[in-house]
Amino acid sequence: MIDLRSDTITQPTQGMRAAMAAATVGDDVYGEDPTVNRLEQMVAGLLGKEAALFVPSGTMGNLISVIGHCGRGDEMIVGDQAHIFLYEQGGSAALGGIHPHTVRNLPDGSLDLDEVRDAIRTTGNDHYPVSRLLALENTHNRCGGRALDVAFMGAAGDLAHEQGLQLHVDGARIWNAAVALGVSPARVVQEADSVSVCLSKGLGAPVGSLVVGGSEFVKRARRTRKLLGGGMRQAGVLAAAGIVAISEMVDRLCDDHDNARALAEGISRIDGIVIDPQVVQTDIVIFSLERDGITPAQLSAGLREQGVKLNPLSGKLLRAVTNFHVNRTDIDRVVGAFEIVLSDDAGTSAPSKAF
Ligand code: TLP
Repeated sequence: MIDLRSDTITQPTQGMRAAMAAATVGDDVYGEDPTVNRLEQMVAGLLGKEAALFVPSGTMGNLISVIGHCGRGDEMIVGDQAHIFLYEQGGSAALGGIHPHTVRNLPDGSLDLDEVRDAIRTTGNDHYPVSRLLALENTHNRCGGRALDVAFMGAAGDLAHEQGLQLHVDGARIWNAAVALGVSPARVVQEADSVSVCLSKGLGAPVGSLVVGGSEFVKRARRTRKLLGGGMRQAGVLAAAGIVAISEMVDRLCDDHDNARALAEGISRIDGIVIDPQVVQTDIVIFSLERDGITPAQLSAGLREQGVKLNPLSGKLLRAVTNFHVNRTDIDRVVGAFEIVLSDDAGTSAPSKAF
């Protein structure tokens, strides 16, 4: 099977497994796990921030971050295609009491900053919640893995700060953004007050994300992590894999990006598949199925019979995500599988689970 459902399906490398077995550990709730402490220092350094906190998942990293910026009833301005808004069960509202105020995402994952300015509430009106936070996502998953460039990130940060808001970046794939933009991760998030980053996606670590920001913010984040049940004990076995991930797996992300572009080019030539390969910058390929007689779920089921796993999104859209278990030969096989399924409309109606 060639698995393109996500980069989250990646298995830990032999190097990670060896590091996990050899890790020196302690009780991280006491702050005594040397491997966790090392990972936190490394990631804070890579992101150009004062401190970092190891957390179990990207979802928890985002939740801890937004709770750190907003009190109950406060408002977060966020893209209408953001993972925080679409795919986290509304946790910021359900658990943090935070009011999400959506602004439409542009196709490249950015926001129209005039619309953001309009969305920010002016103080002194008792009808309004208080706007506290602007949340961005980089790379932007639902917008096809687009990398938001440093000019946009800077302008968004300036606007947020000049209006008294904080800036949070969901950087689940910040490493992909940095590689695609050809700058350091720290440069991408220079203006951010907090960042949540993942080790368990394209970098291949089995588990783990970090919340990164100023020391006081991260101190509060540590308390919130415990509140949410995310305080882990001998978590160094996981952090050890994370250290290998950030040390060894970032530079190779360009291969995933090249493969994603090659996949987009290959399938763009098939009748009924609509995608502009030029917009594929990182590892995510979102494309549209514009063909009568076959639905995205049927295409996905038909591909599975040909040995390819990928997921339908919504409407006519499907998503494929390259990763280090997939090489260029596999991409050619995937394109061939599309040709077979779409040549004779051999899709089945078997259900395919989104994500
Ligand atoms: N994304 C997953 C699914 O939840 C959609 C995927 O397969 O892409 N931020 C972004 C931008 C993400 O893409 C994800 C995971 C998260 C946060 C949440 O990370 P986890 O799964 O570790 O909670």
